[in-house]
Parts: sequence; C-alpha cells; structure tokens
Amino acid sequence: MPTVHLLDYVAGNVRSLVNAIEKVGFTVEWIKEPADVSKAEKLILPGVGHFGHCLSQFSAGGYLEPIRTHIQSGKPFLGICVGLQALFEGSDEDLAIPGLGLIPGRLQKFGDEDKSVPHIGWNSASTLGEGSLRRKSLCGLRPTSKYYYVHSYAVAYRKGELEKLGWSVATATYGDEEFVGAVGKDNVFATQFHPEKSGVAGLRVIKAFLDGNLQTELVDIPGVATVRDGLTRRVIACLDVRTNDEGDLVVTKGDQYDVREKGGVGGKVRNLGKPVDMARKYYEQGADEVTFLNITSFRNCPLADTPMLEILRQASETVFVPMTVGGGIRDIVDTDGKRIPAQDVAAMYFKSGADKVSIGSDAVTAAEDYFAAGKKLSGATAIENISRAYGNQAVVVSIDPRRVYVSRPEDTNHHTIKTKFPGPNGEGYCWYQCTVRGGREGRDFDVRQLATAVEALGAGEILLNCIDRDGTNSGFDLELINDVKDAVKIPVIASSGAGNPSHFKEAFINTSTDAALGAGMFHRGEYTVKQVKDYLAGNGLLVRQHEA
Ligand code: 1PR
Repeated sequence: MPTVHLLDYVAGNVRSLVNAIEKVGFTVEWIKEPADVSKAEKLILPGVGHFGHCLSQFSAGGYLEPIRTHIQSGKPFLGICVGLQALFEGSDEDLAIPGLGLIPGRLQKFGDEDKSVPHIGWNSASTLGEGSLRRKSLCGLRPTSKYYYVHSYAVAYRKGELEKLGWSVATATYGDEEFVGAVGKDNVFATQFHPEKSGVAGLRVIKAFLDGNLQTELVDIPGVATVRDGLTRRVIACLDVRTNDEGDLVVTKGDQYDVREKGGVGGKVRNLGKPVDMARKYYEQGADEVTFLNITSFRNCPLADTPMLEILRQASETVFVPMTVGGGIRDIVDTDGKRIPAQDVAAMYFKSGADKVSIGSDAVTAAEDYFAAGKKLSGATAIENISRAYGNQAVVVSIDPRRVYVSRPEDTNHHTIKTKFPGPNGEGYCWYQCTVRGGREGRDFDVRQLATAVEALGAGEILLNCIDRDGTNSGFDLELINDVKDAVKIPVIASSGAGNPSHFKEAFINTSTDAALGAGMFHRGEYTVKQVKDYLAGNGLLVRQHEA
C-alpha cells in the first residue's frame, strides 16, 4: 500500500487520522525525528489545541525547518487545524510565537458577542464565490458538504487577497464572520476543519490529497447555489455504558438516572445493545457526534485495561465523526497505587480515538474550590491541565442538575428562575442544584455557579443534562437551557428528555442551544438520528445531510 508520513508531536487524537488514511487505502509511517521529514514524499501535519503550545513543540523538536524545506521542495503537504494555522504568520492566541509565515495573514479570535466560542460543529468549506455559479472543488471539497470544525481562532477571509498570490481559498461563515476553511496552492493544501472527523465528505478530501488531486477543478454538482449558510444544528447520540450483572459491557439507559428495570427491588441493569455496534449505527444514521459516558467508571481494573479504551479504539475504525468520552476523568490512583494525573488519563482516551473528554463530578469540586478561593484559578485542576495541553475545545463539562423548588427567590441563596412548571406544592420558582456521583449526591451549588466557574477554568463546552427529564421522553428542560446559555459564552449541548424529533426542534427554536443530544429514543429504536435531522430540515433548520 502507498504510504504517507505523519508527524506526531503531541498526543491528541491521531488514531482517527490514521484510521481515516487507512480507510482510503494508504498506510502511515511515523516521523519520529526531524531527519525523517526528508524521507517523506507526502507529509501530513495534524495539530490540535493551542497555537503557541503546538508551534513551540515543533520548534523545540527541531521540525520547523525540515517542514519548511519539505514544502519548498514541492512535495505534497497537508496541514490540519493548527497544521493550517502554522502556515500563516502568527496568531493572536500567542503573540510571542511566530508561524512559518508561508502565507500572509494572522489568526484572530472569533467575536463572542453574538455567538458561542469556540466554533464547534459542521460548517462549509466552499470555493464558490459570491454570486458565482462555478462549481469548483479544491482537493475534493464540495460546496454542498459540511465539515467538522473546532477552534476559537481563524484567518478572516479578505476577498481576493490570497487569490492574488495564487492561493485557492475555501471559506466558511460563522455568525457574520467569513473565515478561511481551507487553502491550497501547488503542492500545499491545508484545512482548518478536521477531515478525519468529517464523515464521508472528509474521507473524500483525504483521498484526493493522497491521490495527488490537490488542484481546483470544476465539478458537476447538481443543484448547487451559493452555499454559504454557516454552522448546522448538531444532533448528538449518547451512549451510557456500564457492566451489567453478567459482567458484559452494555449500553444502558436510566429513568432519572436509575438504569435498573422496574419491578421489584434490584431489577436488572437495562441492556440496550453493544457500544461499538451502536456507535457505528448512529454514525451511519448521520449523528454529528457520538458521546460515550462510562457511568460507573470501571475503577476496579488498571487504567490501561479500562474497557472504555478498547471501545474507543474499535469505534474509531468505523466512526468518522467526533467522539467524546466521559466518566472517571480526574486524578486517579491506579490499582498498583500509582497516582495518575487527570491529563494522563485524558491522554489515554485521546490516543484511543476520543476527541474530547467530559468531566463530571471532578468539575463540581473544582468549581466549588474556585468560588471558595474568591474566583481565583489554582492552575492545578483537571480542567485547567487538560485544556492547557490539548486546548479548551477538548474539554467538556457534563452537568447533572436537578430542580429544587422554592416559593420565592428569597428562600434560597441560589440563582432562581420563575418556572412555567410549578413544584409539587405549587412553588413558582426553582433553582438547579448540581449533583455528583451520577446524581446520588446533591451539592449546595447551582448550575450557573458551575457553568461560569468551568468556563473560567478553561472548559470548551457544556453537556447539560437534567435529572428531572432524563429518560422521561417529555422534552428538554428549556428553562434550564436558557438559564445556562444566558450565563456563558462557550457552547452548550442540551441533553435529557428527548422523546421525538419535535423536541429537538423546540430546543433549537426556543433556546440558543448549540447542539442537542438524545439517548433512549434512539436506543429503543423509536426514531433514528436521520428522522430527527430530516424533521429539522423539513422545519427550515439547517442540518448536515449525511453523505453515504
Ligand atoms: O462524574 O466525571 O465520573 O462522570 C460520570 C458521567 O456519567 C457524567 O457525565 C454523568 O452525567 C454520567 N452518569 C452517571 N450516572 C448516570 C446514570 O444515568 N445513572 N448518566 C449517568 C447520565 C445522562 C445522559 C443521558 C441523557 C439523555 N446520563 O447521558 O444520555 O439524559 O437521555 P434521554 O435522551 O434518554 O433522556 P464523572
């Protein structure tokens, strides 16, 4: 099989990229030292996280000059995410660290006045100019396709500037900001999005690069107008995973977090299927992301043998959309007594194919400490350490709140909302109490305190569950979503209560949620992900059309 060289300098999820390369018929050779770069015919530079951190790693490792020489020699080069950013002159993310400067321009942070930052989700990379009816494809890109982006900094698109220098540019629009989604010239092609996480559309791009089809060409795509419609509504499938009473690893699903069958004390753990098979099924149905929550953490085996790692490895062979894993992401003491810091735990998950880790209970402790210290960062929490190393887009905080009803706001110190759904004694207000240990322990801490604290600590996204709604099929708690969205700028994923496609529509129309997640309705086969997305599209909401 033909080979491609890949530079692995800071962990991150390179497994998915390797799987994607193999899927399109190539094998990977690793670049382990700078001298290996000259042996590469085709070179891929993936990158995640912080611009300065990445570029200093390349520089300290002695890679910058060999990369520059490779590019200048005319051999094929593909940069992904920070691999694209590295080609520019620099980034506002780290003013002290220069880029390679092969393309003029700098990265700037997206404005967050009217939108969530980071920009996470599926957006275009369109080569169509305004009003142009030319159907162009740069390195397999299609104006009708959507690609997975996850970043806070981007190169603003200035019409004609890069084109004048011979670059072909594909752009995306986020809010009213148009930015560079991909750029190519001669032997160089680079994407701000992750092709290895962009389903069939992304695999097509990787294949075009590896086959040597880097150039812009006219393609016949029927029915294409100017596709410049921005970020799609994200639909996520979530798999709660645990061992059942027979010791098998199963996808389960609770009712308000109780995962045992009803009828008598100690009913069996619900078994709704096998995690890897179900993840593939949801990918094939068009899920925009798949989330695995290890709801019991399997803490009685060594970390290296944690079954969730193998689930991710296997799932990443067939699932080419982002995968998040949660449960047990914290500093741990392994079975041999060795202390393993949270960022090393996270690193094992990233290496196994996860793109993001989701932190639950540990985030509550970190947030309580943050408030207790007068809103001061300690620099030592799992959220801070993981986001520093891998970027805040890699850190999700999963919140498990529960309603606490009060008659009047003065009856509590916590932030209350006036609710349309009064409490059992007619109480007209409630606050959302944070819980830990899968909802078993309530804390004197509310959801807004938690959300604002974890945003300050460096989380990139919030997975907002709701114990009252979980498994009820009664729709998302829109009041909760609005309460949290109102408090933070980072993206929020609405979770708990989805029972049919119209619940997703309600969440997207009546709140500014960035994504919506379903579990039970998919697992029980009541609806497919595709049905949800078709319904949203039929109601005028933009979704990514699944490409087979
Ligand atoms: O505390 O960092 O070890 O993380 C534990 C993780 O496991 C947390 O993300 C926590 O939410 C999750 N978890 C713990 N116990 C349970 C349980 O169900 N007994 N599951 C649990 C949380 C909620 C969602 C569910 C949605 C949608 N499950 O994941 O998928 O509510 O369900 P629906 O659409 O069927 O209503 P840590």
